[in-house]
Amino acid sequence: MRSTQRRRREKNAMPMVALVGYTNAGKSTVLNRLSRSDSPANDRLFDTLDTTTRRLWMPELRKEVLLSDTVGFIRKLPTHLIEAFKATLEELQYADLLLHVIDVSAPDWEEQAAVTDTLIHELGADVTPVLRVYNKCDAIPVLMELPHSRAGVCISARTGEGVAELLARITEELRR
Ligand SMILES: Nc1nc2c(ncn2[C@@H]2O[C@H](COP(=O)(O)OP(=O)(O)OP(=O)(O)O)[C@@H](O)[C@H]2O)c(=O)[nH]1
Ligand SMILES: [Mg+2]
Repeated sequence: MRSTQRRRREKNAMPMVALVGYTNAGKSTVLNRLSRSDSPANDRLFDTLDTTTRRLWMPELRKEVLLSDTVGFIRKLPTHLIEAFKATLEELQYADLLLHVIDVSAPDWEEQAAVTDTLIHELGADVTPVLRVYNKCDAIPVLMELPHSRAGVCISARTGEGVAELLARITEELRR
């Protein structure tokens, strides 16, 4: 396991972090939120490489990482689209970290997350570390139990809540 990660790290001088998740989970909003210059951690430097990939300066790692948006996953993808869909997601195999964005305000978020987990597996990216990002925490009733887990972080890409914690967790994961 450790050797796999070391190999991966050697491969990517600039670590690659990919946002994955069910459609409408908020992946693009998370990417935009992380790129906002007014977010709490200063010294962050973003450069747009193309519409979906950005460079993010991680001060504690003293290096830049690449952050990529991807197409949303759905259940029951039409058969004729599966291959094209998989081809666009091939790069996921080369990522150092996957951010699995989950819309916790969706009544069926657990099922959506399971669909995404299955696709990650089918795409051969299941050896890549995954950090669960429970998004839209602003949109759920306060009394609802949040899916607390060491493996995940609860955020609101809309309000910025939890984003500093998310950055800390990304740093931690990439340090391994
Ligand atoms: N309330 C709330 N809404 C959010 C949050 N993040 C995203 N949204 C909304 O959710 C919707 C979908 O957001 P996107 O960022 O487009 O989601 P996506 O995962 O990129 O969607 P696809 O690219 O279509 O798969 C938009 O209307 C966003 O404004 C959040 O933290 N809270
Ligand atoms: Mg999107």
